[in-house]
Amino acid sequence: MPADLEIERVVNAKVGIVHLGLGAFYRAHGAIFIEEAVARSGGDWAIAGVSLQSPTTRDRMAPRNFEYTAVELGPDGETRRDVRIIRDVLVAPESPEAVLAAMASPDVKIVTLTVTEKGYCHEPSTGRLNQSHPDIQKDLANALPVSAPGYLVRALQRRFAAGLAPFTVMTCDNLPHNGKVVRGVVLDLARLIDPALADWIEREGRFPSTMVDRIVPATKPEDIERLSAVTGRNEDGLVVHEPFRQWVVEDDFVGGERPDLGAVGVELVSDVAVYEHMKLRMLNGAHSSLAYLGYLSGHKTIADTMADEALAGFVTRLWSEEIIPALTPPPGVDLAGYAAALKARFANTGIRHLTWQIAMDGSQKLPQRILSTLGENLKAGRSSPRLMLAVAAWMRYVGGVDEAGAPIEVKDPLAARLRELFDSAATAEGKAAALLGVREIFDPALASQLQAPVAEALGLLLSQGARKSVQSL
Ligand code: CS2
Repeated sequence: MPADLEIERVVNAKVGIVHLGLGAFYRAHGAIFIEEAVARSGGDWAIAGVSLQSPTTRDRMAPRNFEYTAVELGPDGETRRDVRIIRDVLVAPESPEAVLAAMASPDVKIVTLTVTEKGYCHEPSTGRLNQSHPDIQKDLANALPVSAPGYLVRALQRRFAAGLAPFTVMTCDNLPHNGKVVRGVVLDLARLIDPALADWIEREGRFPSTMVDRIVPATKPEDIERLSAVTGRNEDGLVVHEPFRQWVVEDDFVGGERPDLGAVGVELVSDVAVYEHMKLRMLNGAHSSLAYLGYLSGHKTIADTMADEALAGFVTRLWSEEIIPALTPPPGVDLAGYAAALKARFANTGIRHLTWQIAMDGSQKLPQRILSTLGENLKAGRSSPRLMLAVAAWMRYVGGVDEAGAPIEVKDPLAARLRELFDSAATAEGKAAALLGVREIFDPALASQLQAPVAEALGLLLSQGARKSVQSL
């Protein structure tokens, strides 16, 4: 098929998808898959992006009319492509009305989301809507929303009133049972607003779960400078990513309407859970462990961390001895091979993924990435010294002071409280007990089992430092 025809299909496609939370990840993953599906099979699946917080992405992308460059950084060099599937970027705080109107358009069939773990305003331990969340309080009181669940519910309310079908809500965030989570918060919020609306969404709505994977570090100003010096054009919308990508999608869409994702390598399955567990625990669990231990050991990026033999050995054994034994492999997947591939992906020096970036929002990430495996190992009587050390390293990290005595800029919705808890006791036992008491993160039964081993690991970290602690295992 001539490339011109493919480009024509992409640039002529009308908007059929609204995406909430237009960060680098979606532009380097979902948007590219969707563009390829449209190029291949056609369909009105162009994307209108929405930034829920700041105008930065819109301002960066507007000069090129929302077309942008995606650079793939492989171990053997880079490949560039122009992505043309995004038509517009709306900034929610500037024009909530325009966002709702876009979502309520009869042409829009799917709303995709990457709003990060905390964007769902749920209680991670129960998966239910956190009704006392300040944004949810606002969304209950006003028809123009601020939160992602608020936008979904208010837009669905307009569609319900207009006699339209609901859009499919497809989350692309790294949460277990992500479809169920978003469905749960939408139904909880809708029920508080209008029970008839909630009943309609419950009956007609579709919320496929997905597993998404591609390593996409935040774009750095020097990446933009370097590329625009080469291309001579505005590259402010640049995204950089690794070659690997995977998207596993539960094939459950309103009226079966979706882009031809299966034609471009998206795995359409009836149950995403096994894929999700594998990815969240093996990739993200190892990422978070390396982020805390690597940061404390003085490493700036994951690739630097992997170049340190002590940490590379640590993560290899973390996979084989502690994470893989607790997993059921997806059909046809060899988990040892998956681990070997992850090792190579993490070691890719083209990708400068900051340990600090991955360390962000640990309170929202720990349960599904690390604690779920820990809980299963405890039940099965398997020891998990490396996962215990990772939890202790998170504690040391949220304490806010690094091993050289310098402050750590901890980004987490619970940062202030975590810091206070760390400082509330003088001993490793006391610090561990205080932090294990945070109910949003630790289930009480698990917390009591973690107390002794995590306190011991934290003691080691405080006296020996991260690198030596890793070597001692
Ligand atoms: C990372 C993820 O920042 C993080 O917490 O672990 O963004 C990770 O790079 C992606 O999930 C890879 O698919």
